[in-house]
Amino acid sequence: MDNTRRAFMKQAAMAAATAAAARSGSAFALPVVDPTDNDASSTIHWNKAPCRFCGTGCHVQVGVEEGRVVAVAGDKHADVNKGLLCVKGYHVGGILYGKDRLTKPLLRDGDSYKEIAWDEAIDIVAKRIMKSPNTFAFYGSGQWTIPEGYAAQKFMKGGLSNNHIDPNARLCMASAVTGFLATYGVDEPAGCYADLDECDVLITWGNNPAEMHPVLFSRVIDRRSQGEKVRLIDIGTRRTRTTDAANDFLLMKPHGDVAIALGIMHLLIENGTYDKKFVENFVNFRAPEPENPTLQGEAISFDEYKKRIAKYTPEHVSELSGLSVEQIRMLGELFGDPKLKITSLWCMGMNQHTMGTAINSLVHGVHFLSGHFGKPGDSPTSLTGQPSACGTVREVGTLSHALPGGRVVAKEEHRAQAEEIWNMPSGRINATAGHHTVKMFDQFTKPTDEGGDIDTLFVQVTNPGQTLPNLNLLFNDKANLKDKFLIVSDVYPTATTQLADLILPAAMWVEKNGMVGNSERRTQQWFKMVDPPGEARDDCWQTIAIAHRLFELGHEGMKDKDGKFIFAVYDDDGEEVPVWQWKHYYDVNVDKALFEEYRKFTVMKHKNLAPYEEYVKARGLRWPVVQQADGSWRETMFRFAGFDDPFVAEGKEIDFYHSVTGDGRGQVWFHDYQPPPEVPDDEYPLWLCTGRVLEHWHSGSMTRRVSQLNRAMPTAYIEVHPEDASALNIRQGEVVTVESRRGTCDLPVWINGRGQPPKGSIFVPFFDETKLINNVTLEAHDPFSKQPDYKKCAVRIRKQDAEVAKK
Ligand code: MGD
Ligand code: SF4
Ligand code: MOS
Repeated sequence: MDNTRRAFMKQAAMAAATAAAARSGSAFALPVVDPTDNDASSTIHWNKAPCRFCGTGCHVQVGVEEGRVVAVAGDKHADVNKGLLCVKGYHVGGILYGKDRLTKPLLRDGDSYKEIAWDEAIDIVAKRIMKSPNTFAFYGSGQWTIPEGYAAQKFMKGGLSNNHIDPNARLCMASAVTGFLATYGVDEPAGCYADLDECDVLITWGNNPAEMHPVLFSRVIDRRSQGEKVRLIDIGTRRTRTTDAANDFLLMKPHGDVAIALGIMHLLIENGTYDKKFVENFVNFRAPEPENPTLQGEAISFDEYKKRIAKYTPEHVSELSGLSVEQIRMLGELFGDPKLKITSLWCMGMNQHTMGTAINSLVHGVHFLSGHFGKPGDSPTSLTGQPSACGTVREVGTLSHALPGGRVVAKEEHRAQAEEIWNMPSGRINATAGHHTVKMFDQFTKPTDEGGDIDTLFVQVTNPGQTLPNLNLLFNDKANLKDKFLIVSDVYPTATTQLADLILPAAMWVEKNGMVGNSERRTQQWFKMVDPPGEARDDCWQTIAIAHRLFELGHEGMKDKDGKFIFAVYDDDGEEVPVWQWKHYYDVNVDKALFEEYRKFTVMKHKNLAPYEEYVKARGLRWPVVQQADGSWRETMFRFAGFDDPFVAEGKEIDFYHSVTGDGRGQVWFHDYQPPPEVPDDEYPLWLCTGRVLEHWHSGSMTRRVSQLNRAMPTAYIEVHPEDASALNIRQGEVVTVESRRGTCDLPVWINGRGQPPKGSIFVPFFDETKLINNVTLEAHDPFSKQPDYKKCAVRIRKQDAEVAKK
């Protein structure tokens, strides 16, 4: 056996063992002792923070001793995780202490970099923007804290009158957003994690929470160990750790979810088991306009809807989706049973989809039509990938078309509201949406004389050089374009910093103050606990310092109506604090100042947030948070439901108070099934699906520096079905080339590995910067959300020639 193969097989065994360990105790999460039970003589100081990683939003207790994070424990006072953590959360402290943390601003100098002072770095950025403010773009993140995202948003849209700001969450949550807007008229889930404690049936729609949201998943599995019955139905394109726990596994073809949802609706109508009361009182029917479809679509009658859904018979749906007729009927019967409580869960499988908006709307529609909505445990629940894709991206609106508080740049009234809160002259905000992510990078990597209209790009808290789709089209060309300037703020060297012209060292997680918002509308807060290494500094400070340098250079946009700096922060005596100077940044709580300003926006679409100090006390609060008669602040668990949501009209059971039809009703959508953008053929006969693994966070830049996590899962791989492997004559551990029309990637083969794709499909995780699978993936995206489809494209496997393979 050659060395790479032997090493890989050892690693594969290790990965299996760690995943098993990670599932002992509680099913998928590690229980831990509560440090607050410790004796008072301990020299470790403990404080609360949300975990740095996923959208679950677990709380940890962080133990600090002599200026270092020395311990992390699950927080038993946190409602989200009740003391549990997954293997990533348990090791979150380690991400601060990788040996190669960035500690100095670095300016490109030929093929290498030279250290420069922060003043010079800020000056370089400000002068490039000053020279050409409209060709500047800001690429941010669902891992931005709320104040960081709010500052970036205000800087761009209010300061520079430039809407070219978009986040990585475009790659992640955009279709969930458009699905909610099309259905409820307002973004984000109605239910919350408590649905998982109440449901009788949990359906995962192309979702693997056992690995990606382990603590949430354990909430369901633990109910079973206490003797409760929860039926888990896993609809997916590959067997995963979630499948292991499922009662039923329904193997669907890629894109089959659209047909399945239509098939369930068809059966509800045909069997007469749809919820007549719900339909009569709470919904309208809608479909895309035949020419130029929009997110609003057009009204159709219930009769028209019935006519259109008629063709999605179980037989037809079976053909499109790969499910058997019996399996489709089983789903139809489940939803037709009003006594059951059914929760649907989904994440990237439905969002990274060229019909992402459609499938999100259709699954909401299945719940509406069947009346499985608005009761605890009966809920369509979209999960979020990142810790603040909801809080920072969706609520603060750091998208190219949006403003905070559910406002959009296209509406004059909305721009005026933002200009008023920001005390800016009327007309400051540009009415035209900026570039969404794919377009932004397409323009940045296109030569200026060929129309590439972005020449300076600032990237914060994201690693697009590894995680954008089709890197050869959207990123790699930057290398040859001398007039394009890439600024990257990160904590470690990454695939993105490799092409950067200026690298800014960032403070991370508990090295700074922060606030984030998780999947269940829960806003969370923490305080800085340790100093960042070297000269690493907060992202929010970077934005404010650049803005202030522009102010000094005379950029009019950096002033408000009264000529004051747009990020002026005052102390208790009303004196302005020079927060753009690092030594003064923590003289006041800048997060609090920005958050209190941002709060004014949140009441506009009933996403009310409480004052900052309430979040200091709590382990997060779910919005809308409203003040009670006794002065206390009350969170909301179940939105649009009369028994819990304070904004539901008096006496109403369900009220979609942002309904696009203005009548308090939600929309049940009809969308015809359309095939995926690229399907396997003779030349590229296999489906490729990509995603995450339990041990690693996204591009692996943080988790690969934690030795326990990295040893557990040291390399990306390609999962192949045994029959495909033998047909291709490839063996376990052998390195092969995965090839699409766009690029290639070399990976070791894992047969019967952690996940098991069906014949004709392969799976590759994207965490490994040495094996960039996004050279292979496709940039095709949903027409409304602009979110690309990372879950399916056509590839082939090429065996490497014998000589190469031996090396
Ligand atoms: P991350 O690894 O989370 O990936 O893609 P990215 O956002 O690009 O990148 C975060 C970066 O921020 C890291 O480099 C980390 O080192 C750095 N960092 C950490 N803390 C801080 C901080 O406080 N400040 C600064 N400045 N930097 C910090 C995620 C994206 O990937 C997403 S959200 C999805 S859903 C997509 N999923 C996906 C997929 O399913 N398949 C494939 N093939 N590609 C995908 N790409 C997308
Ligand atoms: Fe952190 Fe997510 Fe794991 Fe919770 S489930 S500990 S938030 S990575
Ligand atoms: Mo992406 S929002 O982290 O799954």
